[in-house]
Parts: sequence; structure tokens; C-alpha cells
Amino acid sequence: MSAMQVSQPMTDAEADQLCINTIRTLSMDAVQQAKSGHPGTPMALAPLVFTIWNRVMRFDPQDPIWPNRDRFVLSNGHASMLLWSVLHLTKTQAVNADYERLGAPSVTLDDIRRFRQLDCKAPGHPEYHWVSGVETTTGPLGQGVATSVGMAVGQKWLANRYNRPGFELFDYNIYAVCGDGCMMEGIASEAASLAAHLGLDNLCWVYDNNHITIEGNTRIAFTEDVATRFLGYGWNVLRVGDANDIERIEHALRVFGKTKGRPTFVILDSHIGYGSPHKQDTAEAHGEPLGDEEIRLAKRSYGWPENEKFLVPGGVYEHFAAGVGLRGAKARQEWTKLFGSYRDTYPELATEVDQMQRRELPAGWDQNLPVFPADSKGMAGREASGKVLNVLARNIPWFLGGSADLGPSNKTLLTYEGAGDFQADTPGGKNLHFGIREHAMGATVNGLSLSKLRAFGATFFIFSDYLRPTIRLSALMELPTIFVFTHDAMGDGEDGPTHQPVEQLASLRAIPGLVTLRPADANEVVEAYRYVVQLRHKPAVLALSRQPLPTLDRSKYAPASGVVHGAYILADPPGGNPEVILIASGSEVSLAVNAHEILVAEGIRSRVVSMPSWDIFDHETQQYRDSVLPPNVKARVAVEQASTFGWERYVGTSGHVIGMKTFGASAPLKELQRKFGFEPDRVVAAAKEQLGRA
Ligand SMILES: Cc1ncc(C[n+]2csc(CCOP(=O)(O)OP(=O)(O)O)c2C)c(N)n1
Ligand SMILES: [Mg+2]
Repeated sequence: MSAMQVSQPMTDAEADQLCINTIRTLSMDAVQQAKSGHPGTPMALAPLVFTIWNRVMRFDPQDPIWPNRDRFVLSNGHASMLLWSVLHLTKTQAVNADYERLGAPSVTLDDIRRFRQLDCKAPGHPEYHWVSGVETTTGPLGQGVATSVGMAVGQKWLANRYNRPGFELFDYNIYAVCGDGCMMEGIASEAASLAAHLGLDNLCWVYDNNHITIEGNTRIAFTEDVATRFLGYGWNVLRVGDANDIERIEHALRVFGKTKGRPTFVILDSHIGYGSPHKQDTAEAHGEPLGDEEIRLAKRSYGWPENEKFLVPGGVYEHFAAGVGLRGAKARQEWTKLFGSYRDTYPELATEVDQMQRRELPAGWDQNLPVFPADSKGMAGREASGKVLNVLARNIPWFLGGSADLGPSNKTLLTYEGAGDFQADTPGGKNLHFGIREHAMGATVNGLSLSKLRAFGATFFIFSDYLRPTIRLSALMELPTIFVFTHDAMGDGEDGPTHQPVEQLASLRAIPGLVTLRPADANEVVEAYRYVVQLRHKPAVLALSRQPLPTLDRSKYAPASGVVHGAYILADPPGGNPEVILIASGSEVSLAVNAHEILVAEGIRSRVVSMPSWDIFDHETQQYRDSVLPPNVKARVAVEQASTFGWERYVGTSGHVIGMKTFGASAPLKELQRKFGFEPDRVVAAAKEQLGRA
């Protein structure tokens, strides 16, 4: 179409093409202006994204968080200009963290002009929370598609619990677009396998089969038969041989809509950098600006005014308004009306939906949380955790989760009457069985959190490494996902160093915004959960012991409610005024208490600080922190069965840290404790040394 025709009356087909070319040219111009970014894939996938959004998706740009909207996930997040273009052209509105509509566009043309610049709403990759209309943060390849599986599980669960005859409250679909990179990443394989097992027919992935990645043609590294692979998983596999054929694309999406009992995988053959005479089908089109001259040539091939930049021709906004805009508004209005009468008929259920959407907890969420009596034999952290999880899952209808095949070991099985298993034919179950797919588990629980459910995922602490990228993303997205990790130190002795976490605590503590908690006894486990469940915008990791830990006598020592401060004074010498401070977490707290008793008996004024969470403590006031760790008390010993890395911040450069400087070893726990110095005598000796009384 020539520039002249732009303002003329158009046929629908012309308007479609105009919209598609607007997405293409905005993307090219933005990347060129930023001198960085990925133009080629938006040029190729503009017809796909146009078709999904303007012809199929049920999404109201006026309310991008309407609960029954279809979800769109751009798993090949480097092609973010696709999303910024379509959010802009549909005039999607901004909402804030309190879920209020701001009466302003989510992405302006100015944002697109400032693509990839500080504070603009068109960042390098899609960022949930930062730009309204982004359903999940993507960029680490494979994460988007895997997270979409959690969204699909979430929809199934919501539909099962809240839909009633005549009230289809939740019947939305999830569309994810991905590229070769996503297909190569292991997480996508785990997630695809799980999705097919669970029969998630609300899930559609479209694979941009362009044979190009950064290093060149995929023949250098990726020659498998992807279609056969997905057939093997049990997906419905479709193929569209021409990424410019929007009728065929629409047809495939309609087939997806009718496919029952399995997810749909659409292989879309495309040409990266479509329309660029010298860059099409090359790796250069992937991640480099095209250059001014090449942009002119590409625009010429689209029939676009060659020298116009950031042009949105007349009719484009209108065509989106008449497509997704009208369809979405109508769907949302109908839904809002439906939900109104649902509220009259099922007030309790409607209240649940409201609370969930705002990440609030139902009344009575903490009733019946256990209190454990003092017991020197005690209880394992995982054991106490299992009891708490079962109470919480009962009290909070939308609290659910599971383990990567370690449920009996993690003690995460929800065993109360009616908890049930989540399977294709029982989508109301609250026990998720992720199989041995830790990475997909992390993405799935994130997808559930994005769907406003409260979800937990569990495995051994050592295998947190297998899902670490998803933990990081939950923190980046500010999602209240809960990660339950048991066997948190050397407690599984005989399994040896492959199973003994050393550096995991330090590395998780380094993730901004993540709350890591390592409770000391059964009552600290309860308090840790009490804290975590109330978080609305932060993920949490619970590191729990395999072996029994003494349940501390809270009439003698401070109450476990101190957990809420991250660290608290557990024990002080008679009359207070400590001269040495012992700081510990988890299983080492009772060890510190034993050492403290010995020291006090010898007339040494020691204090024990239980420090389940650095992160929480660091957010306390200076005054509180100084009251727990008085700056003038320099004699300090930290004890933790983990890497010593970072403990200087609490013990100072002159303090002593009893921790791990090597990997562990295979032996009974008692022997390991002796070998690595986790015994009261060693703590006592270190304290005396600190005081110069060794
Ligand atoms: C986990 C991960 N590894 C590596 C990268 C860096 N990276 C970004 S895009 C890309 C190539 C992706 O190829 P493909 O998915 O085929 O995208 P296309 O160029 O076809 O759009 C790579 C390696 C990344 N973003 N995430
Ligand atoms: Mg590719």
C-alpha cells in the first residue's frame, strides 16, 4: 500500500495490512533510535501478533487486569517491540500496584521513541509490574512458555472452583509466542511435558520457526524434529507455512479453540527481518538495528513512506479499537454483569474472587495454626512445615502447591479430607505433582501467582539451583510465590556432598527482594509461614531441616514471634548487658543455645540471636538492629551450616564464623557435625577467643 492510500477509505484487508506494517515500522524505528534491540522478529511476527490480538484474543485494553481476560505471553522477550507496539496501538490503559486504573495509556508513542531508555515504559524486555498489559516478565528464554503452563493450571483451577451452571466466570485462554531459543531450553521441554500430561487445552504455544538464532542458522545446533517431539508429548500440533498468511493463522487459532483435552502447538514458518532486502533470513536481523538505508528499503517493500519515522497512519488506532477494543469491552461488560448476579447468588465465592484479585487473605486464614510445646527431642522443620501447610491450605481456599516428586520427603503433601490431587480430570485438586521437573515447577508456581493464586513449590534445598532462574524472576516480578526447601544443610548426612547445600543460602540471600527464612524450631516454622503468607509482593524461600530440632522452651527463651523481625534476642545473660553475641540460624540455633548455657555457667555474659532471615532484619530500623546487635559489642560468633560468605556483615571483620568452607561429606550427621565444627565446645571456644580468654 502506498503512502497516498493511507488516509483513503480502506477495505478490511487493507486496514489489517496497515496495522501489521505499523507494528513492523514502529519496531524498526525504535530499535534504530535506541541503537540497540531486536528488529527482525517483530518484522516477521507482526501478522501473528496482529491476528492473535485483533481477531482472537478477548482482552479489554481499558482494563488490562480484568480477571477473565485471555493471556498473551511473549516468551521470545527480545522481540519486545511487538508488545510495545500492540499495547500502544490498542491504547491499553495503565494500572498501578493497587490495581487502580490511572486513566493514562500504558505505552505512549513517546515511550516507543525512548525504547530501552531509563524509566520509559518500553524497556528492553517485557517486564511485569513495570508496564501494564505485560502478563509476565520474559527475556530468559524458555521462561515465558513455562510460566504460561502455570497460568493454564490456574485457569483450570479457578474454573473448577468458581464456575457454576450459567456462570462461566473463568473461561480464558493462554497464548504464548516463542522462538528457537525457547524450544532449545530444557525448561520448555519440562513444561511442555507437564502441560500435555495435565491436558491443558486452554494453552496455545506458537513457535516462530525461522531457523535463525544469534550464531546463525539453527542447523549448527538444533536439528531435531520439533513437531514429532510435541506429538510425543501429546500436544495437538498444527503448522502454518507462511507467517504472512493471517487467514491461516486465524484458522489455526480457531482449531486451538475447538481442541479439547490437550494443548495446541502451532509451528509458524517465518522469515526473520521480513521485508528487509539484505537482512531477511540472517542472524544480523535478530539483534542489530537495520541501519537507516536498510530501513528505507524495507519500508519501500511494505509500500510505506520511506522517510517517515514512528508513523501511525490514520485508521490504525481505529482498526484496533474496532477489533480487540470492541470485542474486549463487550466481553468485559458482559462478565461484569454476570459477576454481579453471581455475587447475589454466591456471595461467599464472589468475596473469594475479590480477595484473591487484591492478594488479600480470607478472614480466619491463621486460625488453628499450631503452637508446639517445648520438647528437647523436638521436630523436624519439614515436619512442622507439613502441619502448617495443611492448616493454611484449609483456611485459604486458593492456597495450593506441590513438590517435584519429593512430597513425602518435603512433607508438603496436603493430606486433609478433600485436598485432592490436581490432574486433568480433577482440576480442583490442591496437590500439584510436578514430577522431577524443578525448573518447570518454579515457572508453574510463578504462573499460578500471576493468576492470583497462592502457590508453593517444593524440593530439596540443594536442588533450588535447578529452579533458581524462576526464583529470581519471582523476585523481579514481585510475586508472592513460596518456595519450600527441605534438607537444608548436612542433615541428610549419608547422602553426601551432592545433597548437602553449602552456597545456596548465600546465593539466595543475594537475590534482591527475595525473603529467605531458615527457622530454628517448630514454632519458628509457624511464625515464618505466618510472615510469608502475608506478603503480597515478595516471594519467599523457606529452608527447613530434615532432622528433628529441639523445640525451644519459650517460657525460658524469647517467643518465636520475633521471627517477624528477621533476627531477635533469643537468650541473654542474667541482667542483660552481653559481652559476646552468638548469632545462628536454623539447626544451629539450638547449638548456640547450648554453648550459651555453658558460657553463662562459666560467668561469661553471652547473648544468643536467632537470625532466620537476613533480608527481613536488614529492613528493620537502625534502632532495632542496634538493640539486637549493639555496635559496642564486638565479640561475635556466627554459626551456620552453610557457606561463611557474607557473615562479616553481622560479625564484623574481627568476628568469627563457624560455617562451611568446603563441600560436605558422606557420613552420619553426628560425625559431620564433629568434622566441620558444629559442636557446643567449638562455639564456646570461639566465643572465649573473641573475648581474649581462650
Ligand atoms: C536463557 C537465555 N539464554 C540466552 C539468551 C540470549 N539470547 C537472546 S535471544 C537469543 C537467540 C534466540 O533465538 P530465537 O529464539 O530463535 O529468536 P529469533 O532470533 O529467531 O527471534 C539468545 C541466545 C537469553 N535471552 N536467555
Ligand atoms: Mg529463531
